[in-house]
Amino acid sequence: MCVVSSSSSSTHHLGSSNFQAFPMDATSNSETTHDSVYEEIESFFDSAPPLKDRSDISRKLKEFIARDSHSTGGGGATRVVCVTSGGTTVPLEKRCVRYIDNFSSGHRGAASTEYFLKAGYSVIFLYRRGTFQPFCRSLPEDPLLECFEVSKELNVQVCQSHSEAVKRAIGEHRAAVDEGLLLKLPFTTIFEYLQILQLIAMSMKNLEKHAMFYLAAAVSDFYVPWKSMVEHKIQSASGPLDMRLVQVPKMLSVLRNDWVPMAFCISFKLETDSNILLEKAEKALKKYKMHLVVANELSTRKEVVVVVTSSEKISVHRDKNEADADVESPLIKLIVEKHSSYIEGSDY
Ligand code: 9Z3
Repeated sequence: MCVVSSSSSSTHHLGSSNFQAFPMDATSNSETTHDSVYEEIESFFDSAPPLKDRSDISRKLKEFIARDSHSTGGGGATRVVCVTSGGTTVPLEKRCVRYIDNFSSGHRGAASTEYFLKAGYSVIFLYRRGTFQPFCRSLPEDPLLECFEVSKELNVQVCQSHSEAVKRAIGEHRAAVDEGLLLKLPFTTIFEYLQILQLIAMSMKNLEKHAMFYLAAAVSDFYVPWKSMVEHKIQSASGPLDMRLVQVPKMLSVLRNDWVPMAFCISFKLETDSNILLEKAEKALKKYKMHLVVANELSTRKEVVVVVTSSEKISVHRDKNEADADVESPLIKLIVEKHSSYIEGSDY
């Protein structure tokens, strides 16, 4: 399951309060019909708080995709990948003071974005505010305070020790944005994430097989529906708190079957128990008809991942002989090859 708060059990503690998650029982879940999934999805979107900057996001997406097909003479041969990154939050109050979070630093998404750009893809980077950003991974935690200094004449300048890293980060980031190859869209809540994902999918539909979804974000499994959420800060004076969380509808199915049926779709499976990881990844592959599922265990996720397809399981390792090597470099190389086979029709 996706990480809910910092606990993997379904009981969550926040100060003296006790939040209980009540997943729908296993039988009703496994028997969920296609129609009821659609009903759940419709109700999720209908009751979600409207996106504040919906028209702005739609315009940016339209321009980004149009620029892309113009640059290829309208042939649409450019490959576009939507990389999702970071965790979604689940607000507990409408005027939100408290929320449940999902673990993810966003490192995987940021690194992968860089490698997709290097491989010639245009990237829509759907990221959680405040998480790792492409091209900034090698900078210190607080780049503004640590990379810059103020001279006696009050001029701001880059510290010598960080100047190469800063030049590279700014140069590569600006080039990608200015050339129309990178569009960054932020989210915080599960409501924002799923609504923006839908807008992205709609904008990429006509790219058909050249579109890819690389869903590395850690998405909440449970949420409080907006219509049943309290308006004001939950009061602790009334003692322990029981709260009903409902299941987030499985958007992967609708993404794959309806929104972008031709796109190459990759989801991630995260577990802390290595004994169940591959089995769960295989299940997700079949259930959501993903083209690939990338399986990773929390503690080793930076060293190794397993790419699960319908016919094979491929372990991908970080090159330990290289100090700065990361697992995303060989992973994206493999995924690009798989996407090429898919486009050429020789696979899947
Ligand atoms: C992942 O498994 C990502 O690889 C990580 C990356 C979140 C572990 P970091 O951001 O870590 O580099 O710190 N993402 C998907 C996690 C997830 O919640 N998957 C769901 C599941 O496992 C499917 S949506 O059930």
